[in-house]
Amino acid sequence: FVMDAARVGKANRGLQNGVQEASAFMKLDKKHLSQASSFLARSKSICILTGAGISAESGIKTFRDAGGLWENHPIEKVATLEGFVEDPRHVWEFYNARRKAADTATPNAAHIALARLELGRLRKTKKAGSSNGNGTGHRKAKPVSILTQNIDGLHQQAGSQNVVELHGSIWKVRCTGCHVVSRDFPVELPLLPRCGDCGSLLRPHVVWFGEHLEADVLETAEFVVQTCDLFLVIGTSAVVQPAASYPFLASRRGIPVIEINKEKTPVSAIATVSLMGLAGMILPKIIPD
Ligand code: BJW
Ligand code: ZN
Repeated sequence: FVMDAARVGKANRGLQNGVQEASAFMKLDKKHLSQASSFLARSKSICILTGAGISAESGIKTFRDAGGLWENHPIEKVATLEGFVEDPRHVWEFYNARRKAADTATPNAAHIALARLELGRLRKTKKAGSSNGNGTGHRKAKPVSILTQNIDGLHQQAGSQNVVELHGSIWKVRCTGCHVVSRDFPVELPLLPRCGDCGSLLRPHVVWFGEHLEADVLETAEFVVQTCDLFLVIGTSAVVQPAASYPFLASRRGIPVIEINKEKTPVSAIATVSLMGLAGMILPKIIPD
């Protein structure tokens, strides 16, 4: 009997410890959420770097997660100029499938929360400057700037106005001969699409490995990184340069960095607040209606 009582006592203590640990975790989580909210409330100029993870809850595949795009598509075959020169048909098959997926996808709670954040700030500042489409050409710090590595257009679809597309757009094509950029093609392009002006092969207007980001895009991104007073990093594995360096540059300036990701990344080590979970669950919590 004595033995049994001891065992029950131990079990109870174990249970209590478990409950305490669970509630400590909840408190910690709440503490991090409210830290993030108050950073947001105090900030005047927020830079938001997004990656494929923010579109995952819209049903768009990421690259490096399990089941991601790189699992069945060797990078050198579909995301380099060499791959395109060797087999443009294969590359267009890859991008046509992604155009189809992006066409039927809709913005999720994370995209919508970010659009709401910008709209709220624009209302407050009254003078809501007009947008020129790719968020470039401005050299004045804006209340909210989204630097996205995504090409799916979901931030703009959600209503975000100041969006810089670092890696181009899946909805644009570029002529390999005369370099003209155009859009408004049917969702599925012919597998070897040609330029209406010069007859050369068209390619997706995206940035592949080994290619430079567009000069004005890079300039705008660097300006935002250098002038923001808060940095948010959402749903990116933070391994592809130059985007991956931006949170580190901001951190070196002493700017708080908030990371939202379902997993740890290289940014987690320098993040002021690390919120681990799904972007579509977390962002609505820190950006109120
Ligand atoms: C969730 C979630 C949920 C999931 N909620 N989270 C310096 C050092 C070393 C190398 C280089 C360097 N400088 C340049 C390079 C070379 C190269 C590079 O960076 N290589 C490294 C990989 C080693 N960079 C370049 O070539 C760039 N060009 C350049 O720098 O020019 C100058 C130069 C040229 C040559 C030499 C040196 C300098 C161009 C990079 C172009 C990248 N292009 C791609 C494909 C094109 C666009 C497209 O088809 O979509 O862009 S690659 C691919 O990766 C795509 C993405 O935009 C990019 C980033 O991926 P992202 O968004 O981070 O996605 P994932 O899948 O990696 O991560 C998803 C994350 O979400 C994960 O963390 C999940 O946990 C999380 N997640 N669900 C929250 N619901
Ligand atoms: Zn042409």
